[in-house]
Amino acid sequence: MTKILSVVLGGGKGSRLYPLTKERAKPAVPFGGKFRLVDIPISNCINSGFRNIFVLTQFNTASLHFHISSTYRFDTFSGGFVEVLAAEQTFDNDDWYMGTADAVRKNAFHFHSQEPTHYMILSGDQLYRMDLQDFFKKHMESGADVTIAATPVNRKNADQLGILQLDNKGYINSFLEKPGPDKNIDEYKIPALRKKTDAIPEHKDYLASMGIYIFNAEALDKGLDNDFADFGKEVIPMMINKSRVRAHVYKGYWEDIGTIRNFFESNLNLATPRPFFNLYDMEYPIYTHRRDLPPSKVNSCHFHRALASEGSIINGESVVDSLVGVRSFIHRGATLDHVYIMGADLYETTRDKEINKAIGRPNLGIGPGTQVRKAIIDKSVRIGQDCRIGIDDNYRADFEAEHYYIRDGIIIIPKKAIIPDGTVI
Ligand code: ADQ
Ligand code: ADP
Repeated sequence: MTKILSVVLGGGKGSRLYPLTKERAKPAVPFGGKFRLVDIPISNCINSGFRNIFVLTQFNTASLHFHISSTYRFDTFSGGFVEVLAAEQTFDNDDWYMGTADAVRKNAFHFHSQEPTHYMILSGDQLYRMDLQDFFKKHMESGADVTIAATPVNRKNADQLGILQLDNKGYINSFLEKPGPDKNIDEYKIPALRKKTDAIPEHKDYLASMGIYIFNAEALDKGLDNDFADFGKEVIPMMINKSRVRAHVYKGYWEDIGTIRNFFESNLNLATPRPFFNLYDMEYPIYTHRRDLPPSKVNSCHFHRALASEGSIINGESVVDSLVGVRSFIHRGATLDHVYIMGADLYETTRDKEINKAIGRPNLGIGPGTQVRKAIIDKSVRIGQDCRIGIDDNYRADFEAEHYYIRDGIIIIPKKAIIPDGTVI
């Protein structure tokens, strides 16, 4: 009998996705108009038949807790759970997780009570669709202690990933965490024979760890019997010398979306005619919280290469190469070009709008005549009328102001921000 526990690493301080993580845990960051980041690894697990899932996070925000508890409920006959474990202060320890391995170690007592035979460790900020059952099957057949999912990459993409050196049998000889751009890593090139057997594209010379691991339960306990903080930096390199560690080559689409640039580009890519990641694949759906919202209403707007999530009202002039999240309001004459607007948590009533008018506050959404380009607009933002956001300049260095941030050349309007009429950013 096998019993697999899936553990989703839900994020450290969340500094790479800041300010989207300013008021929420990383797994709760809205994605794809109606989903949240954590829906991707959880859907991969459920679609692969793994239904015992823990999500490790530094803090359990209301939106994460509400999302998980309202979305993932299994009936008593088929079984399963999705449970959030936030860094907790106990009698013996009062600090947050020091890293990924530390996060797993500090929760080991929760896991042990389930008596798992194996652990599937997954990252919380990646976009992919993978048959984890096949990954598990290969792990079992090989007799390895640990198997690391690995994707072929070129030298440029090898920079910021863990690079594996394989022998001809698929065991890992050596592991180099994030070599950077300058180091000579020729000795890590995939052996020609393996390249051929795995049909790896010619220009992809290296295999990178996807940060997705299967551990035999005993091997994980041994691997964590020390005070190493991280899997990639410490635990995996140590285990390669002491245990049987294999690679499982995955050649499908896989993207780390834990940086603002990748997050932005991957979201907008969903709206293209042939996206890298197909949200419409119903054999392998991405699950999320069901909201019972009305359809989106589009009043004479030029809507092109864009996605509209439920419950939005779109009166704007044009929405192009953009993603419109749930309950978004885009008022008359507004234009969006390369924008991900996340929407709102609630609708405003007529009374709310009267109050807005009385105190001179814009209504929720994008105000009349406002133009926005190359921006992420977080939830429940109020942008006044005739604003110009990202229209006048092309290049923008990282910057922080009261109501907006610039990261990787992308303007970010944080959650609940109020941008007065006529603002130019
Ligand atoms: P990184 O993603 O850079 O590299 P890391 O920062 O350890 O590694 O994050 C891994 C996952 O764990 C992410 O989803 C992150 O949000 C989460 N995480 C980080 N700190 C955490 C904490 N304290 N508590 C809970 N979750 C936390 C790793 C591997 C590389 C590999 C890449 C692939 O180390 O070898 O190539 O993943 O993306
Ligand atoms: P979204 O459309 O962003 O998923 P939700 O419907 O999940 O919005 O609600 C957003 C936030 O509002 C939630 O994260 C939760 O904190 C709060 N919320 C919404 N509905 C309820 C409810 N019925 N009970 C408690 N909190 C709620």
